[in-house]
Amino acid sequence: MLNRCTCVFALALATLAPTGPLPIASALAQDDVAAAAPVRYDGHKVVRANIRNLRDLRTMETLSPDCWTHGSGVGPVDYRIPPDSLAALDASGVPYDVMIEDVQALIDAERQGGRGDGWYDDYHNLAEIEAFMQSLADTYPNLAETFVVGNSLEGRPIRGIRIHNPNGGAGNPDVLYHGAIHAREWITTMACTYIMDTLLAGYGSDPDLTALVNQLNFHIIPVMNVDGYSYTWTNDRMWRKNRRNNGGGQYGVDLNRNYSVGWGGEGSSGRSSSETYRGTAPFSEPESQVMRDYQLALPNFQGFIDIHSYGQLILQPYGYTSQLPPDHSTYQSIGANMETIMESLHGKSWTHGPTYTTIYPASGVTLDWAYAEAGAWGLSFELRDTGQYGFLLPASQIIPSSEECFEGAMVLARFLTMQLSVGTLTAGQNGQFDISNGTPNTMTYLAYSIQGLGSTYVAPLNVTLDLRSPVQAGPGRVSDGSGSVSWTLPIPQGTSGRQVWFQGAQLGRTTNVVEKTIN
Ligand code: 0X9
Ligand code: ZN
Repeated sequence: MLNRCTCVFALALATLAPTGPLPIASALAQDDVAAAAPVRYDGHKVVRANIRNLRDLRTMETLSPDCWTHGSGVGPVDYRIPPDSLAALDASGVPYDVMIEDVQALIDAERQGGRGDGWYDDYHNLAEIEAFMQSLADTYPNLAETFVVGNSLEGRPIRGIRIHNPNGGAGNPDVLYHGAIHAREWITTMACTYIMDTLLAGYGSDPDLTALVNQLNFHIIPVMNVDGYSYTWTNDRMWRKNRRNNGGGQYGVDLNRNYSVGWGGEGSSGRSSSETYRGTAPFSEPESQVMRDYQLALPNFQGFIDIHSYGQLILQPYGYTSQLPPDHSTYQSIGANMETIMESLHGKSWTHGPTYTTIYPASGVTLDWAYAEAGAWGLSFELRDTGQYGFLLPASQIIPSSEECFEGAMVLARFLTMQLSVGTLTAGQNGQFDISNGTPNTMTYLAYSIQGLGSTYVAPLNVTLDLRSPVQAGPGRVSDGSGSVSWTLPIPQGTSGRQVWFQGAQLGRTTNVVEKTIN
């Protein structure tokens, strides 16, 4: 296996970095104060090289200090090229297209900000992200609280927000999303704040989101690699790894190569200068250790998405091997559903599939661990874009990109909750009603309303239906061993054109609401 992205200038860059762990006070102060001389990228281009053979690969590794897409084998790979290497690139004969003319120009535009005062008008540093989470928790005290996963290498708390129903959500499946395991992937942090914001604002007003929060506990960690993220704001916008001092002037372990499943294999590097350096052992890093322990301590861990950028990809297990996981066909259907909804929002193209073949081999990655060791459905997103701006996605795309991420994330959430689907309804014919993912072997009910949405407490089931004046449709039925129930029910004559709202329920659980117009 070939390792890419030999960081030949890492030594030069590292001399700009403070040596050793910072005292916590000064580390935190740095969140708001740029270093005296942040790394500059004047005249640096990002090129998409067409790698045809080992020679091309070696050429690019020599010319580029920083690979932006860690591909393997032949095909297109994005590299940042410093200005003094451009002539050598042209002389090398490796075919390429320029994706970004001047990296510093994009960094300057990003730092200028000023698009507006809204939260999503600009990117935000760690202190601002933490304040945003705290203000959400303060605004929705019955639905959310912040928590600390654990501390980073430099002693920063890794913070997240938990979102649950007003009863605390005990026993519900736990779903975890995290962003910025790679420090420079700023859009992923904003997308995480959008997910928490949207879920909380939608609770009680959007029946679909209400049903999800009622049935799931969300754990959202917008910045997993806090030291690296902080460093991208103060010292080097293009930092990827954590801030481990590897010795010899080399810094950083790729936290997404530091997990135990497949650790040390293909698509990771044993060289401490590499952008995909795996560390000295599985879980050698405090950030991956505390994330592991947090996930293992969840009472009912079922869903996980590690949010990255860029590439517009939906990645499934495995990253470390070309073998397909035992649940491949289920993953394919989850991935296809994500792809459909993410494409439908803004017309961007998305691709889903196993990590190994869809992006490239990558071992010791989070999603393989979440799936193979923690027993959750594990996936990873690569958010916008496909290389026009790469990691420097303009702030004007924060909202659309976050919307795509949110809808994709909700596909996994819906997969883990009790869902009602209703077939076409025609007056005088039978209609088909299916509930999936309920509690197995449990009495299950179907309700409808012709008055629309509302809030109706049903004491015997201890649930609040999101329907106004609901009526029971058909008989209660006991779900099968996998939690499914179906009804085939006659739709009365003369109801054509009427609007009807349906919802399923079990003891303590409700489905989404389905709205239908009868043909
Ligand atoms: O190389 C990576 O770690 C990810 N790509 S990135 O450009 N964001 O660095 C892809 C790895 C896929 N697997 C997981 N995310 N777990
Ligand atoms: Zn990444």
